Amino acid sequence: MNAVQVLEDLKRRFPNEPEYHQAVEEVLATIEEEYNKHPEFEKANLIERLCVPERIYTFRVTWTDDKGNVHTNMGYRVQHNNAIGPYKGGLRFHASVNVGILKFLAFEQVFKNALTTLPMGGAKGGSDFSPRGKSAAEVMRFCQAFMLELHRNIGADCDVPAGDIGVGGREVGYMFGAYKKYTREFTGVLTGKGLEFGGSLIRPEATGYGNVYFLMEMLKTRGLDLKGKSVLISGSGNVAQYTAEKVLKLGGKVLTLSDSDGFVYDPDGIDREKLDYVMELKNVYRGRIREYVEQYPSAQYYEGQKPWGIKADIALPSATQNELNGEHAQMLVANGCIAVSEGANMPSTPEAVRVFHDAKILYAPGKAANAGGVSVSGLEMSQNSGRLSWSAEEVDRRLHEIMENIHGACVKYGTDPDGYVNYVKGANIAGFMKVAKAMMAQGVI
Ligand code: NDP
Ligand code: 2IT
Repeated sequence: MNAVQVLEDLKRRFPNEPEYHQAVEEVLATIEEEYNKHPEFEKANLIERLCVPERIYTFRVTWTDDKGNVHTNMGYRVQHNNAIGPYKGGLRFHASVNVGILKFLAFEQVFKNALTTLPMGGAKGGSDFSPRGKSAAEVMRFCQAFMLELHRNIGADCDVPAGDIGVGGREVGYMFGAYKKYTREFTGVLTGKGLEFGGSLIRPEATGYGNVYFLMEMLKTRGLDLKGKSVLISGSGNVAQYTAEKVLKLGGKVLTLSDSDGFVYDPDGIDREKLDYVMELKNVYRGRIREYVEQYPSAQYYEGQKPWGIKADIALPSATQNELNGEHAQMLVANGCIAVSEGANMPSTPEAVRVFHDAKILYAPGKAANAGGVSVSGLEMSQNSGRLSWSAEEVDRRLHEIMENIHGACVKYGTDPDGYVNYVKGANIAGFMKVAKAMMAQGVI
């Protein structure tokens, strides 16, 4: 089957999975030219095999809340492709989780992981359980119940989950404890662990830092840097927080942060002290971003809105998929935005991406720009296998080098005849070629 037929066929067979269709469509549209140079790929039905996940586990999770009420949630693990290494990718706990969203995330993860230069296949999992409003004891019981099923299907050399939305150090810790208890094995089966039990320094920071390193590489191609640049960030979770930290360190001014209820705009800039407040608000008290304006009254809170209408030089979407649409993109461009680099997975809609490309601004898709998180997860796996731990400087140096390499791969495969770098095309072709070659070498399996 050719690319168009594969997409039509996937839409027919899996009709209610729009995010999965969206992710597949983007990749197929950008790799077509390269794919057509390799008739052996079509003979091996490579595209279809690359788009359909190798395995999906679906299970029920039952847990008891603090009042003694019993709840059921759904749990999933999508093992998409392990051609270049063990399955690897995060777990998302959020009310919106369904199999289509996890299939899009697992598919994207395959290309992202290939770009990191480390040997990792692609997977994603999670549950429609939302930790929001739950006590720590409830979250612990949920994590244990989730792992009671999942532990049979993962392993340090088979499939290594990590965090994503709603899954941070706390949840990874509870799941690691449960895995260890059920299996009687202390192995590197999860990444993003606490430093005391096999976690890597810089893993919490890695996605945000990595995105800013990638942004710096893009700016460099136009002789620019971050000093004095105003920056819009969405989200206020793990990725947003460490993105803001690195932007501040490199001389940028952070104007916004958000959560699913709305965004805050601080015209004076969210400086180090204010960011410390946000980190405590979100990570310790698990509060809402609207509370920021009670602490800093010169800032404004916009209920139910996205930050993309605020005038700024740079936008770093770091919350969730499809949070930046065509209209938002037009506002950004009209306001003079020069660069968009995605901390989140697929935050820009296809219409938004078209606006960025038409305006020829610097635009990096998540699978390239946010690969720093999974890269340091890969480094955590290496440290666990070697039973050693590297210094923060060592991990950060490797992270920086990986982000530079990913940027280089995008430039190599994505430079248009007029010199404009299409980072979407570059990332997709570079990731695809690596996985495709591995799949061809391993036969029809
Ligand atoms: P967190 O759970 O730490 O934070 C998520 C943030 O996004 C919160 O501020 C949350 O607000 C907001 N958010 C979540 N869902 C929505 C929604 N439907 N609409 C608007 N805002 C929403 O997750 P992360 O920071 O880890 O993840 C953020 C993004 O980065 C995701 O797209 C994830 O896939 C991606 N990513 C994460 C990596 C990692 O290492 N953690 C690595 C690579 C990518 P609220 O509190 O209201 O829910
Ligand atoms: O989307 C992602 O790359 C992640 N959530 C991190 C995955 C990982 O295995 O560290």
